[in-house]
Amino acid sequence: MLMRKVPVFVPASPWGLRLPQKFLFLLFLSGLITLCFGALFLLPNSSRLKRLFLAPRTQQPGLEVVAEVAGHPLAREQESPPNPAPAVPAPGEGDASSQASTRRRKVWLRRTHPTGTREMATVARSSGSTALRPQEGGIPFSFDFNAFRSRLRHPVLGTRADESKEPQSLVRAQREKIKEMMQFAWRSYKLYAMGKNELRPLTKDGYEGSMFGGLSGATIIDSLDTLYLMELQEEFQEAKTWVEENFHLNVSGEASLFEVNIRYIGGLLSAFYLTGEEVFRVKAIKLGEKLLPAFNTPTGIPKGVVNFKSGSNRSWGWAMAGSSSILAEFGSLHLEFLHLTELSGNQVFAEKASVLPAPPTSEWWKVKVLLVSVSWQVRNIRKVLRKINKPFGLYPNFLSPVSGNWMQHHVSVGGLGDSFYEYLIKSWLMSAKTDVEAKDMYYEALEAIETYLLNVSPGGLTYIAEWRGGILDHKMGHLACFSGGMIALGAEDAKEEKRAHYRELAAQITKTCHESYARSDTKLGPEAFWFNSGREAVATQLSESYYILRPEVVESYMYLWRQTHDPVYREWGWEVVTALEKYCRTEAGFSGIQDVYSSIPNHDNKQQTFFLAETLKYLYLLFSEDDMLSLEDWVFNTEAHPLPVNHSDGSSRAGGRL
Ligand code: DMJ
Repeated sequence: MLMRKVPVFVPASPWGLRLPQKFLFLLFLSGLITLCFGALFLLPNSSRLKRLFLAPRTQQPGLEVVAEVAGHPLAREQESPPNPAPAVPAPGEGDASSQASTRRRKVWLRRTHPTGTREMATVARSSGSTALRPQEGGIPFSFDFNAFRSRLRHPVLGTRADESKEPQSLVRAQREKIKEMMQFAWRSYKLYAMGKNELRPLTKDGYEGSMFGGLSGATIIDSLDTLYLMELQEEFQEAKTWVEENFHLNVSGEASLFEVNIRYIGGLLSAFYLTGEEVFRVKAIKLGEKLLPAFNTPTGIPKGVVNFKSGSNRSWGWAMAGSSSILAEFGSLHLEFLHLTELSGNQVFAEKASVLPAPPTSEWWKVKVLLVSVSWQVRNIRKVLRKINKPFGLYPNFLSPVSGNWMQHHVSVGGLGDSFYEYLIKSWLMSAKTDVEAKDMYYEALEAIETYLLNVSPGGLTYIAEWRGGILDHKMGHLACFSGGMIALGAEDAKEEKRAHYRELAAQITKTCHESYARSDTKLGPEAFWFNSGREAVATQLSESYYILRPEVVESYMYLWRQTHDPVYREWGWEVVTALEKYCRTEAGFSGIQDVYSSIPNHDNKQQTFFLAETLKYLYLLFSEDDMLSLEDWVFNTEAHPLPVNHSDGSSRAGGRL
């Protein structure tokens, strides 16, 4: 009415609409657009639509692509300034007179799980669903850490039953010894190489390497959860402080998608799930974003190398002349990427799709859209692999990310193939046994491996050979020795009639791998060992005789121990501890050796990050109770970083089905 009286201010539109009508119409229109756009990302199987709307999969960085669709040019990542929040001190540190400090110490000491009595609690800024504010470099989310912890079946660090029963037990002393080794490895690294990727113990300096695109501190990130697990509180605090203050993501080199994922993303995710500390979650998600350009290929199968500066990608030069992606690399992203999705809170985004999200320029919005795309990407890998024709049901190691065809029929459960199989069975377990597709793919692949690759030597040793278009190389790599543990882990969910068989197979393969250690002068195993010309489980040339502190054999001992409690696995594990001390320990850290058949060690001058992440962790777990990082609650990624099983019914989860 009032408006009619003042037509000079409210002219009718050329379409005959008045201002309130226009306003309502525009509101309706914008709501409609938002709905449609949300659906584009959230509806299942929307890949065709996405292709239509998103820029073609060229060399465009993924984040840019997603952001530009929404009409929001993306500022290149600016690393947030180091978190100024004071570190939570370990007991005994800090100013005892300060109230704040006392409070923090209490927090450090508090056990977070209702039944847990031994956990280092570092939940000061993390309980509930709090988050750093965007201006602090945080990513708001609705992940409820306390709810997550309450769903765990066991206290994270277990109850240490053996300690209460037998305080001076042998196993406790053995565990303490392994803890001392970790402390020594860490302190040596800290003294000579803090902030660098790896320690060189002979030259007493640090080494950056070329796999991480300019990222630093690989040893630190890889060590976080092991330090936490061993309750090395002071060392954990040092590591965490470094991550807060010095772990910068504004780097510009070329990185291995696989290595950054399993070591950095895996390490940060575990550290977050163990402690609830926001800094780990935020850095994991931001680093995840930087990996996305690797997926910009015609098939969506990522290439192995991503350029952090240009956002371009490429395959390794050695991978069929730069034409192929590697099975173990693109097949070992699922666990971490689903957790990245989970921790971004994007299920809330899905649920609220009909409600306008936060202003589209916010970090929050971009990350959510991005991570929906991330989980789609890893699920797409599965789809491609499911569809493609597989020779005899086997998965070759080289696949073209352009055509989606196999590039060579080389099949291996060791290097190039290994963790692809591992991630299938672990995806099943991590999904709380709901990801049936992964389970089916795993058992089908295992059947094919058994049929075509499995052999028994004349001396009665079971081994998994390598397959080259039908011809077998009768060798096993050290890397393939993880398979004993994997087969043991998967045995319980196999068809009833196969379970005992898989348990036995796992034990036999692990025994063979032990033989490769036992038959050397150092009692450490070579990089590869053969079964031909009358020789069994030994390397046949010097170039395969080295040992670089790898974990796969002790990894299998740990799984077999948990499954059988046969004391032989602890005996074998202790042989490794003794050998590591004798041949790999140097004045300034642990080093690999160049020839396991020589009792005079020739050190390679490298303390590999996986020695702290995996070898020492698996050894420690081998001498711990089964409820420490219980397999009911956790799966280990291929760098031994524990990621939680999705115990929820899925309805309240942020990232949907894990
Ligand atoms: C680790 O980085 C991982 O276990 C990976 O899957 C294979 N190789 C090394 C350790 O040997």
